[in-house]
Amino acid sequence: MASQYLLVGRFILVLAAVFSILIGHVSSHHGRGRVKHVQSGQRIQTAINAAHRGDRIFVEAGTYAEQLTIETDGIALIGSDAILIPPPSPIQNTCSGLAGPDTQAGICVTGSGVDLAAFQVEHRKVLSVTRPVQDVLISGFQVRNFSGENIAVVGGHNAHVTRNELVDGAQYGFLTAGSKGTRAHDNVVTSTSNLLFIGMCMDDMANAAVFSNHISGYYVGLCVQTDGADVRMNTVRNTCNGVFVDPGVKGAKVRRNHISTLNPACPKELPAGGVFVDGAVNTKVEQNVVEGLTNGGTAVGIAIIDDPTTTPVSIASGNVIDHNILFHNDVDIYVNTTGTGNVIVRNLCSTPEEYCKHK
Ligand SMILES: *[C@@H]1O[C@H](CO)[C@@H](O)[C@H](O)[C@H]1NC(C)=O
Ligand SMILES: CC(=O)N[C@H]1CO[C@H](CO)[C@@H](O)[C@@H]1O
Repeated sequence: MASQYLLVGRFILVLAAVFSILIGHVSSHHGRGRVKHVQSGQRIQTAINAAHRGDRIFVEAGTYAEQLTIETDGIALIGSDAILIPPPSPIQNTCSGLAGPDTQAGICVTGSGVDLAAFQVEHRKVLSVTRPVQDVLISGFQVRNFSGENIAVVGGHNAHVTRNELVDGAQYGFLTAGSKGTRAHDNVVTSTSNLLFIGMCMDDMANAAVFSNHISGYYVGLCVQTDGADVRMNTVRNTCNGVFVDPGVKGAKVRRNHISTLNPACPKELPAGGVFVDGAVNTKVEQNVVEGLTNGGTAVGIAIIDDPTTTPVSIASGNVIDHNILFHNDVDIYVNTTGTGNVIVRNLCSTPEEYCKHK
């Protein structure tokens, strides 16, 4: 008996040794980077500048008056009760002027060799990127009151932006442009006083996913300018345009979002509503709940329209509005396009009757 126990005991020891080698191997592989801490009174950018791929920077509670630039691959910037506000005088980086002259971003995640078109409207378009910045994570920050974007990703690859609170970014709460594989989720994006411009916008090259965010108070909640963008499970309240899918955008998916109430400050003479498919193509608008949008009789729950302001005119074709629930809107569904192949089916709604009958 004793020798059997001894054998079992040895076997367990061997197992434990094997496991610890395995675990040690795994953790050294994934935890190669160092951990740095930034405390109130220190500069976050100093820690970013000293960081290498795989490093995690933990920013402790405090208010930091800085603009941050992240150009190093594989950095995780993690705040806990860390508040970022504009510094007394602005610095210049890729995001300077992105959303118009003299605008600045709170956190600018940027590749190198980013070539930007001149500013026309909304933001400067990314023409090309020499080397994207990869695998940057930003989480746990409150970012307030920047003149351009509270957080911008320009020329990123697999940027991950989650669990931040973005307050009063004057032009954008969050903007990702010229990037691939950006994921932005579980952020709270708010315009508190004025009707600031855009809550979250993706103008990427591919694979943008924006989900489970809470957006309120902006003129446009979500702006969709990326082919195949995945916009899902967001709640959008108190905007004038909940989700706006731009002219020419192909194959965006707008699913399972909840859009409610218009901002009382929405101009009465401009279109207001929940989801606008504006000269976009092959959009899927499915399983959204759109409710309580009223603006003197003209607000629409979900609209498919052409865009005559582009050259040539952008025609909305092949879009699908399926399985949405719409109620208490001035008009639930509005379709005015010369496009073909638009399908409006199985929506629970009341106006107009022709789009709301079960088919
Ligand atoms: C439909 O859209 C065209 C322009 O795209 C506009 O001229 C026309 O007034 C619209 N029709 C309705 C009924 O709103
Ligand atoms: C860009 C922006 O929203 N700036 C505001 C930041 O906060 C101050 C004070 O609350 C305002 O005066 C600015 O307009």
